[in-house]
Formats: sequence, C-alpha cells, structure tokens
Amino acid sequence: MSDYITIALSKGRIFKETIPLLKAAGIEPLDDPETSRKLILDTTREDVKIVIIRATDVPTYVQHGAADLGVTGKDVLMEHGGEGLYELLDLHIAQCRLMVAGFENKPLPTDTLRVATKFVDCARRYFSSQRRQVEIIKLYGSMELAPIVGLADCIVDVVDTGGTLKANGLVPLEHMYDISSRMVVNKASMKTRSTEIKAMLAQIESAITMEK
Ligand code: PRT
Ligand code: MG
Repeated sequence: MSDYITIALSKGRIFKETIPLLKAAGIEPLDDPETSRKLILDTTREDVKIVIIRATDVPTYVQHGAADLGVTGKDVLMEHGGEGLYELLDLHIAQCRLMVAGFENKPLPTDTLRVATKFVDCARRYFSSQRRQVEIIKLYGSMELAPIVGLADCIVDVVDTGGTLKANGLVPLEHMYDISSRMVVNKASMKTRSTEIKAMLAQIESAITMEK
C-alpha cells in the first residue's frame, strides 16, 4: 500500500467542476493539467495525489486499485458495470442526459433499429427492456454523423444543451437517463483506508450541500 491516496480525474469539465469540491477537503493540485503535461499531480496535501486519465478509463483504474478514488460520469460507470468499486457520492456535477437522438420528421423503423453509440451496453439494455430489436454500431466519437451518412437510424449519446445535435440537424427523441458525476472508490481501499476516505467524503459532502 502506498503512503498516499490517489484520486483519478479526467481533464476538462470533470476536473474543473471537481476541484472546488476537493478544495473543501484541503486538496488543491499544484499543477494545471490544461497547461502541464504531467499525469500525476502533487497537491497541497502530502498524502493525496491526483492522476489525470481519459474519462472512460477512470472506473478501470479504480477497479484495479491503481487509483483509490475517482470521479466519473454515471454514463461511463453504467457502461463499465461497476465491478470492483463502490459508488459513494453523487457530486451533482457535469450534469447531462443520456438520450436517443435522430431526425425530427423521420419516424424510427419498427423492425430492426440501427443505433450508433459508444454506450453499447447501456443502449442494448435500454432497447431490450422495451423489447425493441436493435443492431448496435459501436463508435468512439462524432456519433452525430452516423444518421446523416446513413450508417444508423439514430444515436445514443449524452446531451447537455442539445447544441451539437441541432448543429447537425438532429433532435432528442427519447430521454434514457439523467446523468451526473459520481465519486467512486476501490473496494479494498475502502477497507484499508476507511478513516481517511470517510473524513474526505464528509468534507466534500458538506461542500456539495453548500453549493446547492
Ligand atoms: O473527451 P474524451 O473523448 O476524452 O472523453 P469524454 O467525452 O468521455 O470526456 P468528457 O470530459 O468530454 O466528459 C466527461 C463526462 O462529462 C461524461 O462522461 C458525461 O458524464 C459528462 N458530460 C456532461 C458530458 C456532457 N455534459 C456533454 N455535453 N459529456 C459529453 N458531452 C458532449 C456531448 O455529447 C456533445 O458532443 O459534449 C458535446 C456538447 O454537448 P451539447 O449537448 O451541449 O451540445
Ligand atoms: Mg468529450
């Protein structure tokens, strides 16, 4: 066991919105990941380090104990499955919705629906719970392009303002889940470091309550 706690964060919106909450626990990174190339950031607490990784890799790092804690979107967490980790806290940040989107004036086919998405398991579960037959087409980005070029009838993606859909001639069709980011912890770390982690959580929780 290392002598410090590691928190996995992704650059961008999750980092920006998590930092004020960590500050409540006395944790401030000593480098800015937007300008530094460092992947491991020291913080104002000697017993805490932050690792900067891709958003979709956060549950994997935490699952394997490569990070004790992490912040990840519920979308990413549902797709990962949550094995080896506990979901501790809803941080109410990076909020968005997982949606089915397509063309406004074109009804979806009632036979096999072609769905382009990076959320393969979420999409499969959603459509199967509705007994709708689908062919899932796995993509890694720019989902909005798929219906336009005839690769799919619709997409499953996270939507915030809806501006990206609109700019590409698409509209939200079905609301699947409300999404926000969650604090997750490695199951073994929760046992071995329970005192430090619980203290940190209490401070973060009070910061969330104050933000609300
Ligand atoms: O960018 P990268 O490929 O590295 O990974 P990522 O896209 O998974 O990471 P990031 O940092 O973009 O998103 C991290 C988490 O933020 C996601 O897992 C979601 O839980 C959450 N989140 C909140 C969002 C959005 N809002 C969001 N708007 N994730 C992505 N988007 C995308 C959206 O799909 C669209 O392409 O941002 C674009 C703008 O959205 P609109 O609707 O405002 O136009
Ligand atoms: Mg992104």
